[in-house]
Parts: sequence; structure tokens; C-alpha cells
Amino acid sequence: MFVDKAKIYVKGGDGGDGLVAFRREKYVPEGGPAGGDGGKGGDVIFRVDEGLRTLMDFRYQRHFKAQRGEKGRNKSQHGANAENMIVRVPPGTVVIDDDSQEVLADLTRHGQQVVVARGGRGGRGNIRFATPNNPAPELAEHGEEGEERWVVLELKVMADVGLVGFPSVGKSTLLSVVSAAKPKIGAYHFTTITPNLGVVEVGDGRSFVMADLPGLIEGAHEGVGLGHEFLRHVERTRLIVHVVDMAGSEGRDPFEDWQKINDELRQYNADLEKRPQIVAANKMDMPEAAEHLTKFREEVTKVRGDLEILPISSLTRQGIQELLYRVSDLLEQIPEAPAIEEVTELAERKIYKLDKTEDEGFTIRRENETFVVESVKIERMMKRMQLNSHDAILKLARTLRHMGVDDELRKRGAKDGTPVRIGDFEFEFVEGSSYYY
Ligand SMILES: Nc1nc2c(ncn2[C@@H]2O[C@H](COP(=O)(O)OP(=O)(O)OP(=O)(O)O)[C@@H](O)[C@H]2O)c(=O)[nH]1
Ligand SMILES: [Mg+2]
Repeated sequence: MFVDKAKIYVKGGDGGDGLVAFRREKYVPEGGPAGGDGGKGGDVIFRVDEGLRTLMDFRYQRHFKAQRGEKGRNKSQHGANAENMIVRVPPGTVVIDDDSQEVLADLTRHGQQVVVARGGRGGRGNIRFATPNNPAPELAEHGEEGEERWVVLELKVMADVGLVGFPSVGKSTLLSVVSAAKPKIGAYHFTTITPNLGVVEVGDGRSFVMADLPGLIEGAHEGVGLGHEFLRHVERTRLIVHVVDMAGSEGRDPFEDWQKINDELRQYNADLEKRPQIVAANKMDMPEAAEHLTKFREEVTKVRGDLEILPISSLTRQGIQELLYRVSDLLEQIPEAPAIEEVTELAERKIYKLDKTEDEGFTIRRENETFVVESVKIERMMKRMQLNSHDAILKLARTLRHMGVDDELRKRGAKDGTPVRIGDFEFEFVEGSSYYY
């Protein structure tokens, strides 16, 4: 089966934690700080590989997580950055953010790549926090978390030729006799529900890719039947081979069928009317077919004199070789892949940056005895800090004072020992002079 859509989870590696360490030298009982920074987490990168034609692999592996950066090392050494994770995708893959539905990238060229989840930065080691007042801080940062998201991959079939027509006209049968593809064939409508691709070797060294698509019915452009699912694929083909059932099975009229399908194509996308098209008049092995074909030709000539109609039978293989030669000839005249828009560069990466004022602000509310402080800046800082050391807590306290949180708490009646909470962290308010940080 040809899979053309997949939803997968990607996560960049977390940054390595910064290290708290001190030099241990001979004759120096308490050396200076020596904890290095953590390494960067790996990025998850999608890279186009023209050897791939399907999203099949993503049915078996849906989670892609890059490695985390190494922890900072002793003797002020940086932890190693993690390797990036390269995920191969076929040309024509559109990457959509599942949350925002924003198109992140339209990957068409071999080797083209896009970072879908960045790895986090490494945390700083304690060597970075040394100051004249605190030359040996017990303070280091956590590595930043890697980006994570769910993305939907959509593969627009990059076939040269698309087979269109009502259900049961013989599209899949045709593909199966001209290529190695093994599409399901059935006497009932909508046997084909996802596109099948086949490489057609013409016999004179030429070849092209043909897509067998689900049958189309009236109202398809509005999504009836397999509607949009199917029409989306037709858009990307260079040549339409319109398969018409000349046996007139189920009391159908071939000319009416042909018109109805063309109406659906046009209503879905007006450009499809201009797409080169030829008719494969199928099931010519059936007794009534010849008569139907004559009538069909007459009627078509009235509305579109230049339309090529090639009689075939997928069953007896009559006319098949002629059809393939004709298709190859036409493809040579049609420029390469006009339906595929030139490489759209990676959609701008949205950076969610709060403006400065919002960042610096804070609010205080009361929950019974406890004052609850809410602030983007402080909470972000606490997330980065390893709040298990005295120095880290001092740094937090200093920030609170600089931001005016202390003054505000005092104004609102906080006293020595009043409980204060920020995020998950609870502490007691300490009054005035006893603050020395
Ligand atoms: N007599 C005759 N029968 C054919 C020919 N081609 C296909 N059929 C039959 O027509 C029926 C439908 O064939 P499919 O190839 O599944 O048709 P389809 O257009 O792919 O149909 P959907 O996938 O449902 O849209 C099957 O029973 C085929 O055996 C042909 O040239 N002659
Ligand atoms: Mg079919």
C-alpha cells in the first residue's frame, strides 16, 4: 500500500546540565570553580532522499528523539554536543505542525533539509557564575529542554501521469498490466482507496511514473466519495490519462461520464482543465464497446476536437503499447513537473518572545496565609536553575529584590516568616537587614 500521510513525534535532545565542581589541587584545600558547561542536545533534521518514494517507514517508527547533550565536565571542560538525528524523507514531503497546522517546510530537492526540533542549549557550569563576591559558587544551570512537537507529513504523489475516471472503469487493472505495481482490483466501486504508484518501462528505454488513483464520482470536488483525498494527488501530475469504460457497464454513457469527471476536476481546481489529457477508452474487448466508442468520438469532437482517444483493453492488452508510447511522447513535450511549486523555503520559524515589559512584570495574590508570586521571568529562571544549592537560592533572592518583589510583598503586609510561593518553590519571607545576598 502506498502511504501518503503520517503523523510523527519529534523531540530535540535536551541540553546537558552544567556542572558544579571545584579544583582540587595539591596544597590548595578549596580550589576555584571548575564545573564546565553542558553540551547541546541534538537537532532532529528531516533530509530529502530521492531514493525514497513513500512514507511507508513512518508506519513502523513514529517517535524520533535526538540524544541529549553530555553533562558539563570537571576541570572546566565542556560536555560534548550530541549528534543530530537525520530522518530521511521522500521528495515531495510537506511538513505540517500538528498543533498550529502551519506548514513548516515543503521538501522537494534531494538533500534539502529542515530542522524540525531543535536540541536544547547546554546549561552553564559553575565556572560561569563566579564573581569577586562569590568566587566559588555552588550554582549551575540545567540544560535547556529540546523542542518537541507532533508533525504531520504529507506526501504529494510525484507521478508524471495520473489515472482518473469513475470507479470500476479499470484504472488499477491498467496500472497492473503496465508496471510491477500490484494494486487491488475489484468488481465493486472504490476498490482503490489510496493511490498506488508504478514505474512504467515503455520498452524503448523510456520510463515514467504512473499513479492509480481512487475512483471519482459526482460531488468529489466538495469532498464526496474520496473527493479531496484523491484530487489533491491529481494536481501534481503532468499528464492526465482519463480512463473511460466503453462497455457502458451499469447502463452508463461514456460521454456523460467523461464530462462529469472533467466538471469535477475543473471545480476542484480550474488549472486542471488546462492540464494535458488523453482518453484511454477501456474495455474494448466487450461486445458493445466498438459502437459506444464511435458515438463517444462523435460527441467529444463537438466539444473538444483535439482530444486524443486511444482504444485499449487491459484484459487483452490491445492498444496498451500504443498508449504507452503516446504517453511518453507527450511527457517529453511537457516541461518537468510544472505542478510542483519551486522549493518553498522553510516557513519562518516563530519565536515566541515575550516583550520586555511583560517579561519583567510580576503579580502577587494571596492564598490564605501564603503570598503567591507569578512572573514569567522568575519562573523561567527557576526552571533553568538547579535550586538545590545555597548559591542558587541567593541568586533567586537577589533577583526578587531587584525586581521589586520584596518591596511589594512588604507593602502588602508580608512579615518575617510569612510563607511565599513562586511556582513549586516555597520559602519564608525574611525581613530587612537579615537579607544579605
Ligand atoms: N472486460 C474488461 N474488464 C476490465 C478491463 N479492465 C478492467 N476490467 C474489470 O473492471 C473491474 C474494475 O477494475 P479496476 O481496475 O478495479 O477498476 P478501478 O477503476 O481501479 O476501480 P476503483 O479502484 O474502484 O475506482 C474489474 O472487475 C476488472 O477485472 C478490460 O479491459 N476489459
Ligand atoms: Mg482502482
